[in-house]
Amino acid sequence: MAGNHKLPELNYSYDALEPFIDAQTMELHHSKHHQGYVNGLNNAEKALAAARESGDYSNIQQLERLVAFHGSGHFNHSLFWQNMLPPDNYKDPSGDLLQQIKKDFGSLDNLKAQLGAAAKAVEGSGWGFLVWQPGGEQLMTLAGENQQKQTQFTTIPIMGIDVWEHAYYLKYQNRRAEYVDNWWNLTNWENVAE
Ligand code: MN3
Repeated sequence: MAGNHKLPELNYSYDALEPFIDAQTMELHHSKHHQGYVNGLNNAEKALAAARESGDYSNIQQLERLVAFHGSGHFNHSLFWQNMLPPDNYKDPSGDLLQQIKKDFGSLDNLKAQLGAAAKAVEGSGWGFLVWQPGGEQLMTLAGENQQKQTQFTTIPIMGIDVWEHAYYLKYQNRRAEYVDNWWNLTNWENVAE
């Protein structure tokens, strides 16, 4: 049903990712920023339904833009929360995921170096993504801008590192690189493998 998306609950508390991501950042990021994307997506979907009803598509360009931005914002964050776990629970990847990482990047360190560099280099707001490319049966990295640009369609994001300033600025200020380097202490590789 259109306009019925909800903010997902986290599997951990707002302070669970300390000291790498602070509780205040997590609370604002989840309850305010992510909620904003959910609301934006719901509003845009309802407006599209109203446009269908009335047959008036004069605003379609703006509505499709809003669906792309807020929909990507909602689903990127839903993925991002699941991609992280409390640092005490961290485990290196293993099994099929590790084999695929070695095949496509040479090693886990190579993947972290490449994706970390991509995330640090995003101009302005965006994401570093690890994606599965079904067409080429391989893992690859993408540096997404905003929520929805610089993607390769039909690839499936399996991990995202949010590098919007709202994700790190309270604790790291301008030091995005330090935040990205620390993010690897929180990676939930089991979730990525799923
Ligand atoms: Mn964010």
